[in-house]
Parts: sequence; C-alpha cells; structure tokens
Amino acid sequence: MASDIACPYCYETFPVRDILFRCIARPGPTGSRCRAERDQVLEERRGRRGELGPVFAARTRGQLAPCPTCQAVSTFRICPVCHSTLPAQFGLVDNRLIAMVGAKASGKTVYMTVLLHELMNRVGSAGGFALMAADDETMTRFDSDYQDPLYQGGELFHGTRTAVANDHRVDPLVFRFGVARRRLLGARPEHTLLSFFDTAGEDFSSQESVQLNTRYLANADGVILILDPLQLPGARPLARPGSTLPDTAGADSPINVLSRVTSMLLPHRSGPDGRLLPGARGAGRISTPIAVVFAKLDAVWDTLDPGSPLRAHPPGGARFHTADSLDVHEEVRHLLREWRGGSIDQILDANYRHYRYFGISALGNSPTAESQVAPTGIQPYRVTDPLLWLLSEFGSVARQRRR
Ligand SMILES: Nc1nc2c(ncn2[C@@H]2O[C@H](COP(=O)(O)OP(=O)(O)O)[C@@H](O)[C@H]2O)c(=O)[nH]1
Ligand SMILES: [Mg+2]
Ligand SMILES: [Zn+2]
Ligand SMILES: [Zn+2]
Repeated sequence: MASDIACPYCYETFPVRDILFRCIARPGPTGSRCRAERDQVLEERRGRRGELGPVFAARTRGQLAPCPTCQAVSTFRICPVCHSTLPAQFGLVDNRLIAMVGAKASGKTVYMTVLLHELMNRVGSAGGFALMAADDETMTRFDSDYQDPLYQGGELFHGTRTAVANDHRVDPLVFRFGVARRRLLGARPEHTLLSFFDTAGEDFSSQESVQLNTRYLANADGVILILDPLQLPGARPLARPGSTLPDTAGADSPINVLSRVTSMLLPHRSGPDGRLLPGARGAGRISTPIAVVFAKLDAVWDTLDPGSPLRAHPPGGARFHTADSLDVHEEVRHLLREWRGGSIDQILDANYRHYRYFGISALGNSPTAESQVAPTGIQPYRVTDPLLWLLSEFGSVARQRRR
C-alpha cells in the first residue's frame, strides 16, 4: 500500500496510524504513574533489554499522545512491529532504507564507515551536507564499533556478524541527512532519514538467512552492491604487489552474490533453490535503484588508463554530477569486460531498471600485512558518489547535468 511506511530498524511496513506510543513512566497530571516494565517485543526483535514505559495505541498520525492510564503526554513513538523508538519527524520527512550488500571481505564495512565519516566530517562541511545519527544508539554504536577502531585504532574489521549468528537480527544504523539549501515555501522537507544495514557475506550463502535478507532487500529504497575487483579472474593478475587477494570461492563470487540479491528482489522469478529463472527482458524488471560499486580501486589504480575518469579528481559540491557519473559508469562497464566480469553486466541489464556503476577506494591504499590502515592514513576516493546517486534518484539531492 502506498501510504505504508517502513521502520528504519526492522524494515517492516505499516500505516502511519498504526504507530504506537511508549508511556514516559513519570507522574502524569493526575499524579498517577505507570511503572516501567520489560518489553518482550523489543527484546525479541532487537535484543534490547531493560525496563521501559508501557506501550499504548493512540490511533493518531500526530507526534504526541496522552497515555490512557496515567494521562502523561508522550512523544515517544514506537514501531508497531519491533517497538523501537522511531526518530523524530518519522513519517513527516523522507525515509529511505539503504541496503549494503556484497560478498564476504568485499569491503562493505570499511566502505560504510568511511562514507559516513566523510559525510559527517570532511565532505559534509565542504559539500553543504549534514549527517548526524538519528538516535543515541546509532551514535554510540557508530563510534565504538565502526569509527573509533578504524580512525583511531587504524584497525580493519574482523568480519561482520552474520544475521543468523546475531540471533536473526540485523542492526541498522540510522542517520538524518540534510542538504543545506534555502527553504522554499511548500518545498519538500529538507531532511531525509537514512537507514543503513551492512550484511555479512555469508548471509547470502545459506538458504536459512535468505528469508531475513529478503525482507530487508524487498523494503529497501536503494541497494549498494559492493564488488571486489580482485574477485574477478581478469583483475587478479593486475593487483598492486602486496594486495591481499580474496578467496574466489564459488558461493561468494561477485556473480553469485549478484544473482542471489537479484532473486531476492525478484521473488516471483526465483526458483525453489533461490536461483534466478530466466525471464523476458524488460518485463517485470526491478525498479529499486542499485549502485554497483567496485571497491578497493587503489589495488588496480596503476593499471588504469591515465585518461580514465577513475583517475580524475571528482567534482565536489552539494550536487550529484550526472556527466561525470556517466563517464565513470561507461569506464567501469568497459573494465568489467576486461576483468572477465561481463556476465555481471548482463544480469544487471536484464533485471534492473536503474543501475549505475561506480569505482571507489575507501582506504586509498592497501592495508599493511598486519591488517592495519597504511601509515599514510585513510585517503578515500569517490566514496560519496554512490550514495549521492541514490539520493538524486530519490529526489533528495539536486543533479548537475552540465559539466
Ligand atoms: N586495498 C584496499 N583494501 C580494502 C579497502 N577496503 C577494505 N579493504 C580490505 O578488505 C578487507 C575486508 O573489508 P571489510 O569492510 O571488513 O569487508 P566486508 O566483509 O565486506 O565487510 C579489509 O580488511 C581490507 O583488507 C580499500 O579501500 N582498499
Ligand atoms: Mg563486514
Ligand atoms: Zn502511562
Ligand atoms: Zn520496527
């Protein structure tokens, strides 16, 4: 249903009027007070323990409601499915769910961390963007689990926990993204809530986890698919000496990950074993935009043509640059053929209405043999391009068509 909205934490959809409230559990106007209690739904769905105010329904589209028991007014709106506290203005501002998918060790977690760091810091202030955590938990978790280890410790991650290992939960990070621009009367709200979830590669290799991931993918507004060029047979020999070559195990090869993601987005066309069934080109193609991102570009940088757009200094600013992006798109498509990954292009072309190729490097350099960031530090290249493309597809970021 068009009016349904998706929870940025559990990705389940529901009508806005179904949003529940949580009592503040402090004395209300009548002097009576509700007691904090355990919330079993929140424990089961999110693994969060503790005692919280009781949940009540108000059947309102508003941002506050009085508790029917103690009359205290609450502004804590919660998801009817998982009982997570919804971000302020949820339902009033654009709400976009972004799924980050890719094979194990393709670079998803490093990329997500560097992308968010850049948007919060460097590119953010220079580019007229603002990004902040939409809830306290995202803030502390982003710092302690992602940003601090990489930026202060210089440590690379030890593999994301799979959703299955994590008790069938995925823990998205939720941010508020804004573009600095003058507010026009009647203009769309300036903020967009962005929910990112990063899966473990193994999540896509077992049938058990397919169901969980299907919900996240099916309700995502945009997909960022991370591919490691060093997993393509034609690119491996080109890797800069000292690069760590990932396994190219069958189940987790880029082509298999893309096939599995595609069949999750196209459930009616996948076979019982989760494999893609052939379909007529164009008919029922997937409308979710997918950014297909070649990560770790630094490892093959030296082999790129000196005139390649992937060696050019990208244009900056608070806009998405269409011409530059199309140059990169064509260049990556050409490289794909060279790297013997042409079947990736065929799958995308046959199944997706909106796909775009990108080439990025989150670190800018190979990590050391001890899995530490190189002594030269983190030097990201083109990391914001894929997200800005998705945001431009959603209409949240303006496009600059001419060069
Ligand atoms: N050369 C290079 N290696 C990278 C880059 N990003 C990640 N890596 C390597 O890829 C490994 C896996 O990255 P990670 O983000 O944990 O992969 P994930 O399993 O997809 O989340 C890291 O430990 C690094 O060795 C990059 O930008 N350049
Ligand atoms: Mg990871
Ligand atoms: Zn109450
Ligand atoms: Zn929820």
